[in-house]
Amino acid sequence: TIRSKADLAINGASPAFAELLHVGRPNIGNREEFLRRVNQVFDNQWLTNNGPMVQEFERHIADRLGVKHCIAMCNGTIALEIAIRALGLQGEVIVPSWTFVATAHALYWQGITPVFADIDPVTHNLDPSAVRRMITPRTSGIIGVHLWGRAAPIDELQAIADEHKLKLMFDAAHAFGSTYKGQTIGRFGACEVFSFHATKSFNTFEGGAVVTNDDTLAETMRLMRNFGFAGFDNVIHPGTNGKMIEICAAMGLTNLDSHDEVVAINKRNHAAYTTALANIPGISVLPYGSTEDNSHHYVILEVQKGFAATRDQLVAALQAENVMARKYFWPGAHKMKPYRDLYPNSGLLLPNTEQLAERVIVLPNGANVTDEIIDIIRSVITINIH
Ligand code: T4K
Repeated sequence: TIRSKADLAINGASPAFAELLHVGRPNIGNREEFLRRVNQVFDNQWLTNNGPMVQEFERHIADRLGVKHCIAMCNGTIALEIAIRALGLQGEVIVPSWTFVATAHALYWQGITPVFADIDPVTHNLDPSAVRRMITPRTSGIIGVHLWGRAAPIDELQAIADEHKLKLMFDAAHAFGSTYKGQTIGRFGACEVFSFHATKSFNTFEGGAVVTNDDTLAETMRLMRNFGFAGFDNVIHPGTNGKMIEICAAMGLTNLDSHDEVVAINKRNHAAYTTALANIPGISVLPYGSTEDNSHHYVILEVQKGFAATRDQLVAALQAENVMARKYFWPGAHKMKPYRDLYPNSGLLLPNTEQLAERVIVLPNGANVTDEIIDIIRSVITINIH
């Protein structure tokens, strides 16, 4: 038990947890079911290239999200790149800096300049008025990110896109199972891109998908995913290799069955964290509200001025206890080396992003997290004040 500063590992005591408690521990569904499917893959003698597991997986995802097309891919980043290319984005594209760097990389990798717009400090999502300010004659599109699974301001972004004749798509890497105004994420913009990476609430080991209701776009992305092949020997489009493999689809089909349980556990833990940390000055847990669905996978702590330690001191204290808290997405994509030079005056353009980047801590969630663990984390945070 942690009762005083002397009990903290950062002051020399032994860590509160013998094993590392990670953010992003994978959710693994029914192993027997998964292994049964793996055997089926071997029996089929079909390991990749649009196999039966991938086709079944795509049908399940499309049905679940209520969209016409799901194009499964090897990961979320390639899915973003393919969607960006299929939409014909070029020149400049407006994105938040407050996101995983892959959102920006997917553009830059293709010779497109990511233009970072500031966020709303309450929701952590793009601020539509900031987006408007970043539009130039070179702007071809906007990529909204549903950060932490909370929907971006979709209607406002769509209105801006319509007004300026820009393409709009979404990075929905965090938003599997989320809703916007009661509608499942996946149906908005020209297309939406999911990541099914191991660390996501729903995973296929590595994986991703683009979902869309646009038949032509879907067809183009299917071609691009497989070198542009339309049947044997017939290449009709430039393409790459973005295919999901059968084992990943087997994992996805298995994990789909338990995703509702995962969300229920995350939600419960999120509420327990919120209650446990409620009365600590300078500490707040980002709420997701009760009107929209959210996987509650990300427990986001904000460390404000009223707290006695800095965010970095608190992260160090937690990590010393083997709670591997993370600073996602510090320092903001715009401050990472490839993008720094684009933003010499970033403090003026991205004040909310820069403030938030100094405040956020992501805490572990998922089936490994119990009330007891949350209580110990509370102790570390509370003791740190004195
Ligand atoms: N857009 C957004 C908004 C995203 O968040 C992401 C990915 C993407 C696009 C791109 O999608 P993908 O191309 O990745 O499909 C991790 C993930 O690798 C990345 O998928 C994710 N976002 C990002 C938020 O987190 P890192 O560099 O933080 O990974 P790493 O290795 O530090 O792992 C995170 C934590 O998870 C660690 O503390 C350890 C734990 N972990 C990890 C793995 C892989 C496990 O416990 N078990 C595991 O198997 O990027």
